[in-house]
Parts: sequence; structure tokens; C-alpha cells
Amino acid sequence: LRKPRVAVVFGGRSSEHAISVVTAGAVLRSIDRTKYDVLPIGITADGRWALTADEPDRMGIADRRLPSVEDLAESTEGDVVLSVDPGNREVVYSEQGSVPKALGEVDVVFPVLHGPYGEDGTLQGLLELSGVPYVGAGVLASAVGQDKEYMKRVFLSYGLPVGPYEVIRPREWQLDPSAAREKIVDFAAEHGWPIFVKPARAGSSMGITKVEALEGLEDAIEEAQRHDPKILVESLLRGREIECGVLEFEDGPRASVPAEIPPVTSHEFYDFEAKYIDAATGLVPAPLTEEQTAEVQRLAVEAFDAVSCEGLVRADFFLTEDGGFVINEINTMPGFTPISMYPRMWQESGVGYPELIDRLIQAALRRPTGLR
Ligand code: G1L
Repeated sequence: LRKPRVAVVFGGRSSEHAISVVTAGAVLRSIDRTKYDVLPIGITADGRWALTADEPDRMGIADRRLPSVEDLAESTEGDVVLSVDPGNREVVYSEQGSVPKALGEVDVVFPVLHGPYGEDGTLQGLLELSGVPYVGAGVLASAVGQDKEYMKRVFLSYGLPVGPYEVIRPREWQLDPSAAREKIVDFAAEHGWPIFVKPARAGSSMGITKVEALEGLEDAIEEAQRHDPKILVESLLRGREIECGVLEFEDGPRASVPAEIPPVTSHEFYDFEAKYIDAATGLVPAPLTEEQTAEVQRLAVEAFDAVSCEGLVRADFFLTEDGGFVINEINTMPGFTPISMYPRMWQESGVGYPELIDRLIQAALRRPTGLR
């Protein structure tokens, strides 16, 4: 019997290109080769798809040099194309100007990509058109997971506890900038300073500013709008930061043991580096009571279902001073190196990194293509 062929797609036009390569390296190293065939497909920083070396050892950080798809690409001229002919899951490779040659079928795609064109539903849409199953969230869940406004609206409509927030749309700035600014000032007056000003759709913690008082507002708005014309303001939720992993098993989603992210002192808040590189700072399991653990696990699975997630999600919460949990956000493609929080939470729950990868691939293969 032929082994299922897994295309690991990674890199991409993102500021997080290198972390994607590092993560893909960990996936390639841990995937069970007796069970799966693997086809590594890199996307260069300028967006070209290329076959890449299946050499995890070249995908780490070596002598302070970040890995890139450009360095791993087996041909810089080459173009890899996923057939967009449903039922024909062929991957095609074409040298510029020559006849494309088929590389064979792909049974499942394992996307390891961040932000726009990776985890926002666009790649997922391409894969739907191609009829290729893929690991993780589908089109809708990916898009909702990428938009902090709609994420909150979905949570609210399912009765999940959400903190105070306000949205300012691009047209509101165009039509009446002073009214838009007033909306934020009123929000701060009602909920108190500081507030967080965030781009509605941006990866990681990019473009986010904590604003202590009116003077800082203008710069924060500008910074957020550099990433997204739609911005969001949120109030500071005092309390503890708790995360919980959800993974799809044969019988449905289950929650991991939760983790706690201790308050950071050096970085103003839990930023990109902290999230993806020195993830080891999180406490697993979080020191919570049995009741608190059960509650946050229940909310995490509810969030997974509310957004119609598939495969996995990391749900991030605040445990507020009044003892209740508030959901901050979900992440459909969380940090995923073996030392990242999501894999560590599952490790502590009895699911090691190779099993995690296997379960994600199996969940994708069980899924029917088309409407679900
Ligand atoms: F495919 C999974 F399992 F859904 C998946 C894919 C990618 C989980 C987590 C990630 N994470 C990332 O790709 C990244 C956050 C490391 C990209 Cl920068």
C-alpha cells in the first residue's frame, strides 16, 4: 500500500518567514517516515513556490544566520504548482519555458505559514479548489481567526466571555476622523486607561501599542493602521494570562492541560520573540484549581466549536481578578516548534510532538473534501 504523501508548505511572504522554516524543519524531523512520504515545498520571501531540500538540519538557526527557503530551494528558476483540478491532486513542477513535469499526487498539505496568504484562509481556499485535504482550520475558521473583530463577534454570539472593545473601520476615518478619535477617547473614559490599540488583522503582536494616556493615542493609531486600516481598541484586562490547546481526536476536540504565561518584565507585553522563540517561559501546567482548569478547558473547546475550527487551536484567556475567565483570542496556527506552548501543553497532556503531528495529519485525512 502506498504511503500517504504529505506536502509541507512553508516560508512565504511574511515577516515570520524564518520561524516558519524553523518550524517546518521540526515537523520534517518528527514526521513518521515509515508511515508518510514527505514533499517539502517552500515559498520564497518574494512568493515563488519551490521544491526544497528535505534536510531538517539545514532549517535551524546556525551561527546567528536565519534559515530561508531561498537557501533551501533546489532550483531558483523552478515553479511548483498545485493542480487546481479537483480530483487530480497532482503537484506540477515546471522550469521556466519547459514542459511541466508531474511530481505525483499529494494526499494532504501541512501548511506551516504565518499571517496573510498563509493562515487567513486564502491558502486554504486554494487547497479547497484543488481538492487537497489540509491540516488545520478551513477557509472560514482561518479568516475569522485572523480578524479580531469577527472573532469577538462569534465568541459573543456563542455566549463566550469577551472583554470590552471597540472597532474603528477605515471609512469612519475617511468620513470623520475627529469622530473616530472621539470614539476611542469615549471608550477609554468608560473603561479606563491604559488601552490597547491593535490592527484588526495582523499576525503575532505586530502593530499593537499599549496607550497610557491621550498623548500616546495618535502614534498608536498610526502604528496600527500601518498593518491594517481597520483597528480595534481593547481595555487592559488585569489578571493572569492562561492558554489552552485544543486538538481534534477521532471522537472530537479535546483540551490540553492549560498553561500560564507569567507577566513579562523586559518586553512590554508578550511579543513575537517571546511567543515563538523563548516560549519556554510558560508554566505548564498552569497552577489553577481543578475547577478553574475544567472551566478554561470547557471554554477552549467551546471557542474551537464556535469558530468551526478543525485540527487544532490555541485559545488564549485572561483569568481576571474577579475569578472569571475572559477569552482574548484563538490562534489557528500557533507557535509550533517542540518548545512552543501548544506542543508543550500537549506533551504535558501525554501527546508528544510526533504523535501530535500524526494526529493532525490523520484528522485532515478523515475529513471529507467539499462542504462540511
Ligand atoms: F498545520 C497545523 F498544525 F495546523 C499548524 C500549522 C502551522 C500549526 C501551527 C503552525 N504554525 C506556524 O506555521 C507558525 C506560527 C510557526 C508560522 Cl510562523
